[in-house]
Amino acid sequence: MASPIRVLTAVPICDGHDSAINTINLEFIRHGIEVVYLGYHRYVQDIVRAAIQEDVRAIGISSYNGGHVEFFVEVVKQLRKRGADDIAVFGGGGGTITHDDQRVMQKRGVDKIFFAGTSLTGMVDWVHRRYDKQHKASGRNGAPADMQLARKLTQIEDSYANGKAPRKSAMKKSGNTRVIGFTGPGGAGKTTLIDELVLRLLHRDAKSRVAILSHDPSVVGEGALLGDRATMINSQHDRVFMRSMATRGQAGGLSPATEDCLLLLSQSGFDYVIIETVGTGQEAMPFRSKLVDQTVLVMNPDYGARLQLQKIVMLDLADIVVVNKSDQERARTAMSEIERRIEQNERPQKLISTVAKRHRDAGVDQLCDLLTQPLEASKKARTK
Ligand code: B12
Repeated sequence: MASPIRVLTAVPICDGHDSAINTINLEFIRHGIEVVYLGYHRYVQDIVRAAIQEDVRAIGISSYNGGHVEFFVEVVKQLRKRGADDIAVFGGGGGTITHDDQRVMQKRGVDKIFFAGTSLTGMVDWVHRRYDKQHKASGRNGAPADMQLARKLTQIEDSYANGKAPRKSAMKKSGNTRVIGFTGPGGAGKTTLIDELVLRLLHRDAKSRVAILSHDPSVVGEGALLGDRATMINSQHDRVFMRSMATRGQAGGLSPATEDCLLLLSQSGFDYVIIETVGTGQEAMPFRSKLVDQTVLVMNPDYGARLQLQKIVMLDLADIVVVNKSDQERARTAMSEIERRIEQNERPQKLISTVAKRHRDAGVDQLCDLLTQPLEASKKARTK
């Protein structure tokens, strides 16, 4: 079985016309397409960087507030400049894009504009026909490092999709890369927390490079909404490489290809590699391999009755437990209940409370300190 077609969708500026992109994303996903959704208010540079890193076949833009000729054409130009001219650009804007505009846009390299009245099925069929072909494995000669890495990641995902996965890689994890695993229930704020952490990692060391491997659920051969980029603001940065992965039928929060992709990233010169699982429940820790140096369980203060804590196996295994959204009323109770729960484990674990959506949150600073200390020092700090 081949991998699903991947496209990236985005809205340059959203003035309230958001229902079109939501409808189109949903229609694509329902028809077997993996949609990496970048969200609203995105610069050309952010769209192009994301498309290259995600190795999508095409970028779909929804634009309802003018400036579409310049915007779409600039995306095409920037793709060409970065050697990614095999990534196509298409989209629509209902009644705001005229046929004359479309002619100008197509002359300048835009693949296709859909007008008001086109059936959703017609658009989906067109995407399947038009973007069926895979990219050349390594991109153009002299392609930038981001693109070469992105295409290797696709090859790994493809090899798992068509049952020709290599034996678990002979490569070893690089000792210079810190690999951090984030897990926890959906809605706990993992993505926002990671984004704030990345901001601090980039500020603390002007040369550090970070990779993020982020997962969303999907069934084998079906589409998926890969939406974590839509929450990321600080991670849209040239020193950050982010890749969104669908779980493609695997239970437990990660994809069949995660481990190999992680190894490749750890061999690619990043100082930090952060993995985010899909929203998980009470099951055991998803990071079973020794590839992850530290694990962080992010919880919402509102987990229900105290008894629930006894069932969360990840509370036994995580190195750091974060109670995020701790501006909520129940946060103090949650902190004391979780503290008593993890005390029973008698191992170096640290409990931290954060409000990731707040800028300069002291809890996120504390988390960053723990994750950037040498591993032994971090272990000691967790014992205190
Ligand atoms: C619904 C709607 C609204 C809703 C939006 C609700 C929401 N949450 O999105 C509300 C009521 C909020 C609204 C407000 C306004 N609207 Co209005 N709105 C529309 C309307 C009727 C439909 C848009 C829509 O979402 N359709 C559903 C999508 C799926 O269909 P579609 O738009 O026809 O798009 C097709 C293709 O273009 C393609 N497509 C679209 N995007 C993408 C992306 C990708 C990746 C792909 C592949 C395809 C694709 O998919 C569709 C296939 O059939 C359009 C008319 C129109 N069709 O454009 C006017 C329209 C866009 N609005 C318009 C205006 C003027 C406004 C207001 C300024 C009105 C006012 N004076 O207050 C405000 C502006 C918003 C604000 N800042 O307050 C004008 C824009 C005129 C212009 N040339 O700029 C339009 C064209 C109506 C008109 N004929 O005058 N609007």
